[in-house]
Amino acid sequence: MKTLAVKTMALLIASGLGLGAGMSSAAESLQDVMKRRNLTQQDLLAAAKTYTPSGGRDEFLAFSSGGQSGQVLVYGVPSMRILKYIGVFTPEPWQGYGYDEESKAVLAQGRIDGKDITWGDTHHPAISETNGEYDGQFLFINDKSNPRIAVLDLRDFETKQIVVNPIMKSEHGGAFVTPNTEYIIEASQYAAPLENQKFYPLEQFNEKYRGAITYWKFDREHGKIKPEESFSLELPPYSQDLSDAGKLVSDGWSFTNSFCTERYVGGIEKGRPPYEAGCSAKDTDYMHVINWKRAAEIARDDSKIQVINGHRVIMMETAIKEGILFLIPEPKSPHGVDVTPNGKFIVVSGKLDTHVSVYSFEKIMDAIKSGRFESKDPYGIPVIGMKDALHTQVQLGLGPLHTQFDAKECVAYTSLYVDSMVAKWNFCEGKLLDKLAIHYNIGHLMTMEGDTTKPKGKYLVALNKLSIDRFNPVGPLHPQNHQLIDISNDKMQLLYDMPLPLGEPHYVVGIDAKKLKPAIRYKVGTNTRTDSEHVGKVRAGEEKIVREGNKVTVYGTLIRSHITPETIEVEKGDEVTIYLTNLERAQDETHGFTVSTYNVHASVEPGKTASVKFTADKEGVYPYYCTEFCSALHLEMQGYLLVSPKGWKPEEGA
Ligand code: K7E
Ligand code: RUQ
Ligand code: CUA
Repeated sequence: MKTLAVKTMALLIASGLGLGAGMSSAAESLQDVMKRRNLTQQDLLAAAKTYTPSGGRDEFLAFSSGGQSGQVLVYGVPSMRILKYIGVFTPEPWQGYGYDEESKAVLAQGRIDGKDITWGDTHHPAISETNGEYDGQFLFINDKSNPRIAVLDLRDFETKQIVVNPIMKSEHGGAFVTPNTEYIIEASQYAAPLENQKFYPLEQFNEKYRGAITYWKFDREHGKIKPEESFSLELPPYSQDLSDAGKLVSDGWSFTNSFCTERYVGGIEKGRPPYEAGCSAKDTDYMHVINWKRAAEIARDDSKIQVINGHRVIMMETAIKEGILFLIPEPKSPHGVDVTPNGKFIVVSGKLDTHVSVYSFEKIMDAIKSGRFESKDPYGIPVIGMKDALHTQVQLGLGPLHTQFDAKECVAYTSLYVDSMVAKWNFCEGKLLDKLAIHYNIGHLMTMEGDTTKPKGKYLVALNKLSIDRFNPVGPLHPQNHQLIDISNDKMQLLYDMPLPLGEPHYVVGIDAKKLKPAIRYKVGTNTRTDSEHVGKVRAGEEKIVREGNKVTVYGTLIRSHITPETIEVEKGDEVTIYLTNLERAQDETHGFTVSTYNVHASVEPGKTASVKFTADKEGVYPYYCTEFCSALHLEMQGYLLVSPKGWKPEEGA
């Protein structure tokens, strides 16, 4: 190849074929572009590793928490192209999420104390697993502010269910799945009374405030959490934090961090030091070690549980007696707790400690089996000695937070928040291997399938809290910075910066794209939020308008380039329901539907039946139309809602 290129070049020169000025762009060389765009050899190498030619696909898909947006984002790796926003806890108009009746019913499941909560603080997405590996079927995500878990089906990337935690007031230790997605784990964050809407003064914090961990039973066949088969454990009023489920040898156990085991309550007005000082007075906090398999059996026994707010709770006393709850000291103010792919070790990072602490599951089990405990906590929970459980501690740098794993044995990556670095290290031998500066203040990091029993390695994405000067300025609120890093070699290489403009992502999970098999159309007449036949389903030619008293029900269809019916005549005050079935079979032929000024919108993908509902409470003429540019006659895809005064009749002979 090389000689050929040289020969061609020589020929060109020899024949005197110089490039005319006007032709320069047509034959622009790599060197020209490098010069014009000020790129180095290193930049070109990075570009070649991420650039995905037009029409090309990504090897991995990443599901990112949308943070304060309450949504989930999907992007490709290594191209870092954003593919989709998925409405989860927050209305999302493009998908009609919160503007059609079917999705409103999903959002309504997330009502708390009878009130709509239309935002969420999403933190940790989790992909469903089979034998500890991602199976690409479902995605779960938590809401820290309003303790809820959402279930997304990865066949159509839609939110199907929201469950409200019945005993928590905030949570952070979710969503994490057990190795066969038997349960979805959700641990509380800030302690509060477990009984709903119960007031106790802060003076009773130690006695009446509690933490908890919930194990939500997942019914894979129906793709739904079953609240009636779910249960919780009562925990001390420490601030429980991140969690992880054991895998392989440690399957059946789960691990949850905590901070502020000082049980400090603030009150500067009462002359007490602020929370952050009071909460980091001690040198250690506690990791909670829970036998969830045994807990699940106990939870089925009515005599061993208490029902709180209609939910089955194993109280601490029972958990201690049954030997399913233990504590281990960990360096103060820990954050991430991550089980290694082989299930043998649990990696804990303390924000205020420069080390990561690697706990040995074998040693923990030894201590439990031989009853070797160092002490008890104030609630009588046995505490395993730190030395009795530690495998090793490794000094990595300032502010270690979260850990992910590589396909290479024993290799882990830990985010260093304060240092703004990623540390690559070996958890078996306990040694640091490499460090890379990121920009800036990394929270979580993600390697491909990096929290499973079989991580895929290849890429790491640093999820950075601050972008400061990395992008063109867009005002005081900056996007976050997802930085793509190549981890296939000994030295990590920074490849690309992607601004993430929808909220603070916290955690992201990346899955081999081949494991996802999303549908391109629905069976005609599907209610996609319940995966059942829609009551409003109609075939072509069977469209109709049904009137019962003041209730008007429209059974309509959408197909290029026609909305049937073309007119809907109602009287002021009528209750209008419009069912719409998209009769298309072609890929990507979505039609949208809206009615002027009635605040409704549906996105109707091929085969879907969706509905909008409103009271026609104002007279007038309201065009309705398709909101997706679906064909050359898209603009003609319209009709009229005519709202006449009550009792109005057409004039004779008119
Ligand atoms: Cu570290 Cu919510 Cu996982 Cu944010 S948490 S970073
Ligand atoms: S119309 S193609 Cu408003 Cu230009 Cu959309
Ligand atoms: Cu259908 Cu535009």
